[in-house]
Parts: sequence; structure tokens; C-alpha cells
Amino acid sequence: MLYVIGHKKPDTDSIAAAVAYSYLLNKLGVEAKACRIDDVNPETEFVFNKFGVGIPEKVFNSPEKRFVLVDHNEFYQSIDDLKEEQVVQIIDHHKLNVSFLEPKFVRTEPLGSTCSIVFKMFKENNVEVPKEIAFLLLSAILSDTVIFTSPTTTEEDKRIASELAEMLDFGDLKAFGIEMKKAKADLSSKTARDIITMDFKEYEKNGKKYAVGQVELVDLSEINSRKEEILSEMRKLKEEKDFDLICLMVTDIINQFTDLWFVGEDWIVVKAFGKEIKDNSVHLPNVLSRKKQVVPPIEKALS
Ligand SMILES: [Mn+2]
Repeated sequence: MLYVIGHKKPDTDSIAAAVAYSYLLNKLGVEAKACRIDDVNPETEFVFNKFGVGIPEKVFNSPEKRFVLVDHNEFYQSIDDLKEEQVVQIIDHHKLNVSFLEPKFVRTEPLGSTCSIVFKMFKENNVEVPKEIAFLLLSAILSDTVIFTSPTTTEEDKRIASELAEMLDFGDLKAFGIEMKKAKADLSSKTARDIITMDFKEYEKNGKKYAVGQVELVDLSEINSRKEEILSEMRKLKEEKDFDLICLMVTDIINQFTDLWFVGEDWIVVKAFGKEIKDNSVHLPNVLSRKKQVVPPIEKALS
């Protein structure tokens, strides 16, 4: 049995890719089960409820288990205590940051979502995509590409999305995408810690430990009114987990910019973005993608 898992603090792409890819493996005669390693966010809940699909169960690690990693490849973003011999396959659209002593099945492509790659694998294997899987794939593509506005979006993602939309007789993709993002954006019931860690990725470069969280919103007024509270919680988290830098991308998906809030070693932010710091934050016009527009400059500043 293979356990197909997305990353910690999973997003819709991670969970949808796990469900879709385990379905494909089953069709190809490989016993596999989609699982999650962390709680899902409200956007993912919204998507799964919309089509009445069950959210995968949580899996815990044990040495005999074998895993397929989707939508991530770095071990510290994966299930705790993961060992090289437990990883059977990787399907991802992030930069590779692993090396193995043994050969492995690894497929990465620079597409806007892991689900775009999974869709291609259905096609390549002549496996029909059932409606509920098509819906999950489409939702994940819309989510990860921020409704095709993120610079990670490729023509291929758009083509795949329109093919899926056609299969589903889907109307307005943009309206659905915004509805989906709004489900995630309801902050009123969330603690500062929830907001910071809802979509949170940890990294290490040259001995510096940093993390970048992201909230995608259609209106920043509520979060801006809680900035002090959130920054002070970021400071606590930094001490607790011994980070050198914690960033939170506060992204306005309608007006297409990110305010990058941060605590920790500010020289890294200055060097990475060359912007004026104001109230522990830098304003980054047209920045939407952590993977393409925030992590690379930080990595460069640290190298
Ligand atoms: Mn993804």
C-alpha cells in the first residue's frame, strides 16, 4: 500500500493531487490511498463539500509505510520522521531540493499546479477522469494559479483548466475562483496563530532557518486592523521554533499585490527585495507567488 501525501499545512492543490493521483494509481493496479498529514484549510473544505467528496484521513508515520509525495519534495515539509527508503515517488511542481542514494520515480514540471501534472498523467495512461476528480483538479489549478494571475501560470495550465471546465459544463471560472478564495479568507473566527500558519512553509538556506506564510484575500482591511496582534504572534512563533526570519505574505488577489510582513533578521528582506521597510513590512506590487517571487529572492540573499 502506498500512502499519497501532500505537504504540511496542505492547500487545495496538495489534497486534490493526493486524491486524484491515488485514484490513477489504483486504476493502474497499484494499491494506493490518499491521505493528509495535517488539517485542511477552509478553501479545501469548501471545494470538497461542494462536490460531496470526502476529505482524506490523516496518516501517521511508521517505518513500514511507503509514501508518494505530491506537491512537495523537501523532507521538512513532509510527514515527520520521513526516511529516504520510505519515499517511492514524487510528483511536484516546486524546485527539487532532495537527492537520494537510490534511483526514484520523480516527476516535476514547471506548471502552475501539481494537479495539472496529474491530469497529464491520466491522459498519458488513457485513464478517464471521473467528474469529481475533474472538479478537484480544476479547483486546484484555479487555487494554485490564483485564478490564472500568478506568474507561475502557464498556457498549459489554462488549456487543461478549460478542458476540465468543458467536461464539467462549468460556467464562470473566475466567479468560482473568487468564491473559493473567499471561503479561505474569512478571518473573523481565526486566531493570529491560525492566520500565520494556515498556509506556512519552512525553509533552510546556509544555516538560516526561515518560513513564509501566505494569506490570499479579496480585502485587506480586516487583516490590517489586526497587524500588531499578528506581528506579535509571529515574534512568539519565531522564538518558539528558533527561526531567523518569519514572513507573512498578505496578498490582495483583486489588486494584485503583496504586503510582506516579517519579524526577524530584516537585512535578509532588505537584500532580497531592495524595498523600504515600513512597520515591519515591504510593499510588493504584482507579487502573488511565494514559490516564484518570494522564496527565490530570499534564497539569493542568503547565498
Ligand atoms: Mn501546488
